[in-house]
Amino acid sequence: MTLSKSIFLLVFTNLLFQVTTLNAQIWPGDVDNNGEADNVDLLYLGYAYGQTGPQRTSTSIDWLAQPSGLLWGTSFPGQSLDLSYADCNGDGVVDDTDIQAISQNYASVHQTVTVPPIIAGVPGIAPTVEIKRSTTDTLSEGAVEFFELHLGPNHYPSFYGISFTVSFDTAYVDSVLQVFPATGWINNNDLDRVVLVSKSYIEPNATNGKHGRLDIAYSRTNGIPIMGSGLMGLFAIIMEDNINGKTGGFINFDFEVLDIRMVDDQLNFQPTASSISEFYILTTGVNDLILDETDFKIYPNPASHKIITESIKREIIGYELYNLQGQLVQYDFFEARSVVEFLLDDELNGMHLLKIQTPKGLLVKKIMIVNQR
Ligand SMILES: [Ca+2]
Ligand SMILES: [Ca+2]
Repeated sequence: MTLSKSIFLLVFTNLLFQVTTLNAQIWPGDVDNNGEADNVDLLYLGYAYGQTGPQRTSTSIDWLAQPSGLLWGTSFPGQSLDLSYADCNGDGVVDDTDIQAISQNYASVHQTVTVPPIIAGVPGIAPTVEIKRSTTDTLSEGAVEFFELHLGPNHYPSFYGISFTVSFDTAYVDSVLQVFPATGWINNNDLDRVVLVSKSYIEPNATNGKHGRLDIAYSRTNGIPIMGSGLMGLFAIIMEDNINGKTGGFINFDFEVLDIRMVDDQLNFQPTASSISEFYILTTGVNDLILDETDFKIYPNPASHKIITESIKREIIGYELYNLQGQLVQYDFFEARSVVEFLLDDELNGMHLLKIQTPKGLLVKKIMIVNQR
């Protein structure tokens, strides 16, 4: 290369930098630069995770327009947005410390927000987030309850990140305690770390009537997608104590998962479907102890004529049978005994909840009743 050509290139490159830095301002945490810091920004941060470029002069993550400095010269796929937007703290590398900016500035807005679209997929086929419990579907008043977040209902070939909102009725939930990532397919059994952002808040304008909100996003970090389905993470909530002053019954409770955005390693947004996951809250007068199911034998299940309950360690003093609308349909109390056999009313059909009472606490079990007629 001749000297004159080198000088020309140098000047041209400098000119380019001047052009690309004009008007560029970074709001720390708004990685996709849509006007707001939220869980979708973690998907962009996950895409750029580990990338490096020029540092900014300011390394603040305060919610202020930070002068961008030199752009990194690489854009997010299919967009003109420079990767330096993922470097929220301006230290020249995209890593965990940048996630702090999303959390700190969560829901802060700096301009009219452009909501990234959700592509509606076919329910039953498109990815959704199902909420499950490994133990029982029955929840207790005032208790800390754990829930699993599953990607389903099918296997998906190229998962990289996902953001979504869990919504719930605040009448039944005191507070959200913590959100965790799972160890497993989502982070290749810890060989590739998954990062997470979460925020709980009240949404006054909830169109589904569920004002309690928990935003979550998970993203992989090594730039490589993974095939997967099943457990992605967990969360714990504290249930409301003394719900409506009710005692001795069941209340239907569900989570609706909304605004699901799932991306592959090239930030292609996949079609998704929302979901509803149903549970039951057992309401009790005193702090009844929920007993371990392994101490009991309850059979047959499904049942049609009768149900037999045997207790290995406890004496049974009564039972109550509820339908899934929470109505008490059959009950009895008696002298303490270790085996109880009772006949089922002919009218009963479908899934029911059987509550077995002992002097030391109670057990709740789902029983399928098959109509005998
Ligand atoms: Ca954003
Ligand atoms: Ca950084």
